[in-house]
Amino acid sequence: MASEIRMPAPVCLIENTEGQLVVNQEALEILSATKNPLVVVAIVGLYRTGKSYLMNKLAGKNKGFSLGSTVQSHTKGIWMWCVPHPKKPDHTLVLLDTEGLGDVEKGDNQNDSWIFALAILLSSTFVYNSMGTINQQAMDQLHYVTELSDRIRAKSSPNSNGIEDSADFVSFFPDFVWTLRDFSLELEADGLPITADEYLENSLKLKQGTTQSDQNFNLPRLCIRKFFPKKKCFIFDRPTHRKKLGQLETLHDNDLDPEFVQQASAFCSYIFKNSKTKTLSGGIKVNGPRLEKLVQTYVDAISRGDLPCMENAILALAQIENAAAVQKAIAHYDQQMGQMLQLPTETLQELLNLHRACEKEAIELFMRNSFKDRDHLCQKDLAAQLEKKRDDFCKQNVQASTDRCSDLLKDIFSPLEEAVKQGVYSKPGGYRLLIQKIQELKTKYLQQPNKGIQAEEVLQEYLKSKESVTDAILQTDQTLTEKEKEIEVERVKAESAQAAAKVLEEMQIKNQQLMEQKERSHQEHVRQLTEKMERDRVQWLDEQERILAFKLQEQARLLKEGFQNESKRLHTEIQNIQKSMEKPRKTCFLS
Ligand SMILES: Nc1nc2c(ncn2[C@@H]2O[C@H](COP(=O)(O)OP(=O)(O)O)[C@@H](O)[C@H]2O)c(=O)[nH]1
Ligand SMILES: [Mg+2]
Repeated sequence: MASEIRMPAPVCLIENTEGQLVVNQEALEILSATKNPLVVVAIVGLYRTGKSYLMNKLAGKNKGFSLGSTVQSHTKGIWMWCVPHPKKPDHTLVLLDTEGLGDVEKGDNQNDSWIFALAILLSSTFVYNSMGTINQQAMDQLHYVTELSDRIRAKSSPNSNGIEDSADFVSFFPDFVWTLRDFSLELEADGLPITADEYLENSLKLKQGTTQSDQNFNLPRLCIRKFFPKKKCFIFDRPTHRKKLGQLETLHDNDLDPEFVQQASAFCSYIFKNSKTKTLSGGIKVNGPRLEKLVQTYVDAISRGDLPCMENAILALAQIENAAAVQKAIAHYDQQMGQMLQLPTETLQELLNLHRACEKEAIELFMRNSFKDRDHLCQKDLAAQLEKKRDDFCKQNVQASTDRCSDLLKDIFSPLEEAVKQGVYSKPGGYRLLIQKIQELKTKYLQQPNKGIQAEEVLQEYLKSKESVTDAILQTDQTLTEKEKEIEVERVKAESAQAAAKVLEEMQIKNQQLMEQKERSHQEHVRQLTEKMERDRVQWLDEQERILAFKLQEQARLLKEGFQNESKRLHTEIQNIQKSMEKPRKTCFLS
């Protein structure tokens, strides 16, 4: 693996200043150099609730994200710290800390919502941090989650079958973790001990009733339930005495409450073990350059006044990466051909076979590095470029062979040409001698190796260019009768016609071979594309199955809790998903 940048301290990724969101170039450069797959953990919540301190724990450091005592001096927005993943080799753990959420002094609620939405869009694990128990205040602070469907779009165009856009959120939303700090209650329900996860589930139960206050109670709970398939909860004791809280950065584990140390360590272990690589719809694993692009695309959209859209972001990524995949495939083809091809080749087929092998590898490389290639435009571009390269090689092959043959002819025949010029053959019986000599030199020429595919054609052209000279010698040779001369003229004519026929036949064979190769190239493209489409189909169905299972479970729960209307709405979503799966289920591309 390439050596990754080591970040001694976090940097600001997205600055939130004076109502503007600005991406920090330094952070983007760090991302672009981070080629490992990324596990992205983002934390949000009210300011001064110990978020940064907890994130530092994930980084395995006491200091890093700066703690709250100097809240005013911090740049507001999203801060980033990339560290080597402690448990997954060749993975990078990206910690995103949000700064200034709900900061009353700032009074900029609009951008807080965007920071919240961006944290959701960019992370694979989303940590919501709050103080104390899950009470209505904590829920109210989570109001951002209820606004998400007005902040984020899943698809670029609204679904024609009427599925609410937020129905698609499930497929790309991060895992949800709620961390409860300074939690001082006993975890129990009806007098029995419960787990933190059960506590969270209980807290997400809905209230019967239709008053505004009931709806306010239910809305954030419904949103959390329907957007996040995977939910987890951790409780923490207060880390130390109140008086010492200000110096947490300098305290070691043995100065802290042992309960807290244990809870923090359980939280970190869970994140290290369970947090997934950030993956986009279609199974696209996010690395640094991809996250870089996502950040830019989303912040650009927000700055333009648009809603950040998942699908558009993936398509923007695809456009860049597919173009790069074409370049990579072509470079590989060039490199392989350059290494193995010796011009001129003995036969055209030899060149075509080599082309075929390199082309296959190039297409494979392209397939591995590309995704969502709209209308196969990039693949078509690759095909066109490879075809042109093949034709260029064919031309070069002809030229190399022609040059070699011309040189050989010059070497072999120039002494004869000189002799003819000096009249050596312009004497009685000279014609026969000349024919004999030509035959001899022809044999010598044909015996030379590495002449390539133009050997016959170049020879015939040469002989043809000398016909007038030989004919002149024939006509002046006094040892031959007029009749004999006539016969000889006919013989030469027949011989050259035969040779021309041979050249023509060779040309036809070459054309045939070229046509066959074109067909094979086409088939190779189709074969590899079909395999890729099949892989994508299986992957998509898999994704939908998971979403379906989650929605069915949630629907059953709603029904059990007596929420007919909500359950019905989910039922429609479920039906729509099932419908959208019908055709892909039946369309195996490989059959
Ligand atoms: N009561 C309490 N204070 C904490 C905890 N963790 C950190 N702190 C202290 O709370 C203050 C704010 O912490 P910080 O991590 O900066 O909070 P943030 O604003 O949410 O990022 C600092 O003085 C920390 O030392 C905790 O779990 N409980
Ligand atoms: Mg902080």
